[in-house]
Amino acid sequence: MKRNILVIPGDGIGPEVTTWGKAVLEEIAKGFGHDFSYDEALMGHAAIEVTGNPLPDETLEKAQKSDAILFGAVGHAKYDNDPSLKVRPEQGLLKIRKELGLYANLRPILLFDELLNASSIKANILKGTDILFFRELTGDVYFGEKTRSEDKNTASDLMIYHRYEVERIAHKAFEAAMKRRKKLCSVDKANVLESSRLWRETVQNIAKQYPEVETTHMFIDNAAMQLIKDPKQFDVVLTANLFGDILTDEASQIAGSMGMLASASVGESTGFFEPIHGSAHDITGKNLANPLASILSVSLMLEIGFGLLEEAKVIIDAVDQVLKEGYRTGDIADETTKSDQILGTKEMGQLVLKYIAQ
Ligand code: GGG
Repeated sequence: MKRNILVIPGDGIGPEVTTWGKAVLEEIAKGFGHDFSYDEALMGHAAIEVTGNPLPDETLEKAQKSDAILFGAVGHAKYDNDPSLKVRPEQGLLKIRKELGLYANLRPILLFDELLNASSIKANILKGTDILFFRELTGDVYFGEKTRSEDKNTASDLMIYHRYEVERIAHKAFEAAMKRRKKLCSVDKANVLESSRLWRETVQNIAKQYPEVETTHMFIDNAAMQLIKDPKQFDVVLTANLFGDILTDEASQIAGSMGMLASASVGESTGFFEPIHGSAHDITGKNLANPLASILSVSLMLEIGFGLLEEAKVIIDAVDQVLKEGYRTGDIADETTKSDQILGTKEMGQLVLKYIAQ
């Protein structure tokens, strides 16, 4: 079966890490005899520079026609330093998620034992942690109406949810919980926010259809604290767009680094697979970026996008093997890492390929 994969490298370290994600796809195709074809497209700052548009029509058309999308990152220092700029790289990412109906963002906290000491959290607290986050991706303040007063001194972003938006992601999260440890924690701020009260009420209703799942509700501030204090208590975590964005960056520290977390965005059409990290312009072009989040995103593409479970596992095992041998990129190295085992982006990518090929 032929599968067309659209690669959107994006900005900053995006192109460096997706090079290795794509190389892994090619190695898997070779090893298992799959017919993968590739196309490439622009998004973010890279697209603004060429077309003036962070999501050119051509990119969206290619995305709609593809079987899966491998994405890198968007962002550029220029925009961070100038909040008055109206056309911004992130608009491309938000628009493609909306246009493709990718309302469910799955972010597994995959904790490799070898990295227990890379985290600033104590290893005995972390060991055994296995969390799957469901971040709602096409609602919330990200898409609510934005206003700025004429005198420019007042601004607002509308935090808005419709019941159907909560229902559809809740079903996906409960279905995942049924296949895991049958625990689901829904995170909101229902003591303060009306949109969170709708969220909680809706999740409570959907929970009745999944009586085997132990459902709990937690306020976002408490969840942020519990995640560090006792991460093992969580199985599936279901939350809104903004809360999920923040909470999963925090959770990346459980896995050792932002450079380790992959994600899959699914919903109404083509699956979209990307590392959770951004463009990291401070390390762009220096061969310092960790390619493992992109490589693990490819594993999610094979598993969730194509149902190729064995192929997906080969990638996880290869990453595990590389880490077991003691190799690290700078972000996951600790005081026990030998200096000649601290690798650059390219060397880490090559090593994973070598273990996949074995
Ligand atoms: N690969 C993730 C990425 O590029 N993140 C940058 C960003 O602006 N993300 C916004 C979001 O995830 O909502």
